[in-house]
Amino acid sequence: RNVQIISCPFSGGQARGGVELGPDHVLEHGLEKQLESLDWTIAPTKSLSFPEPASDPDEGKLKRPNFVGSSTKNVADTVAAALKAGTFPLTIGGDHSLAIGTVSGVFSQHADACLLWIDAHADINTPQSTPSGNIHGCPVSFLMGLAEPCPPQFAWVKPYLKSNKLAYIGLRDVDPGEREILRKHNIAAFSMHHVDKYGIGKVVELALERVNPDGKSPIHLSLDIDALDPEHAPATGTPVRGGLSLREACYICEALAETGNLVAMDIMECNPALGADAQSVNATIAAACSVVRCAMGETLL
Ligand code: DIR
Ligand code: MN
Ligand code: MN
Ligand code: MN
Repeated sequence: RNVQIISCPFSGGQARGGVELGPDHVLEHGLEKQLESLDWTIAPTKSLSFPEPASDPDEGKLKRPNFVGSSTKNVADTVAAALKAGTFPLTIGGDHSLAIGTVSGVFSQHADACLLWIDAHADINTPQSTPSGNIHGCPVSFLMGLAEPCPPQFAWVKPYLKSNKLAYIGLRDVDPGEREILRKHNIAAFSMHHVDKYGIGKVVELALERVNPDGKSPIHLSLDIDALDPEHAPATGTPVRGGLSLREACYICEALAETGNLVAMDIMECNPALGADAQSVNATIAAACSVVRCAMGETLL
């Protein structure tokens, strides 16, 4: 079991500064040692750098399309290389637009993969439906090829992701255009309402039944820390009340670890500049490390 940590100090998919500091905080919290103690062999951490283009005019409503397009391409290549080398890519963000890269990299190597997207938000706005122009609200639509026409900066993104291989857990802030897309494509979307109604154990079971009915698909877990309730993860750009408890988030990760099919993970949107105080930043970073450890087998007996 070899893990390749990929540090992505990138904030170009949204407007709030500080999310580029997330990876260093997570690493300074001791994540590498923690994974070593779970019997993972740690490849030397890859720290990507993201040069800003000289000019980056809006593409329709989309903000910073050149920066996000080139940066996510770099991430896709890095994730694909990690998988080719037989390692588990663990990508630390940075904002969630990075998942355009991580998911592309995973599906380039595992065409039969499925994607679990754990988030308060669906991140499936198209260049037309986006209310903010922030590309971190759009990655899933690019991955599914829903952006028509595809912005030229993302022409390299292949529409690998089919609607029956995507499931959400934790949704509670979905834009009207996104709701329409989720319905139209019959995407497995479990909101906090479903977590309350069925309990987290049943929700994970239902989600996996939808995207991985035969239990054979490799699984990519993309976790936005804002899926957690702000009580547990306050230091993030778009906190939404009424989220997952720390245990519910950990449970999701444990259940995916238990399948033995997890091939990659993203931990995104920790913004150490946004905590009210040092304690809320530390709680957020600690929560991020906890969910990663759970996905990497910490609580499997
Ligand atoms: C909103 C917010 N749906 C948008 N998205 C966020 O800008 O498209 N995603 N915060 O994590
Ligand atoms: Mn495969
Ligand atoms: Mn989110
Ligand atoms: Mn997100």
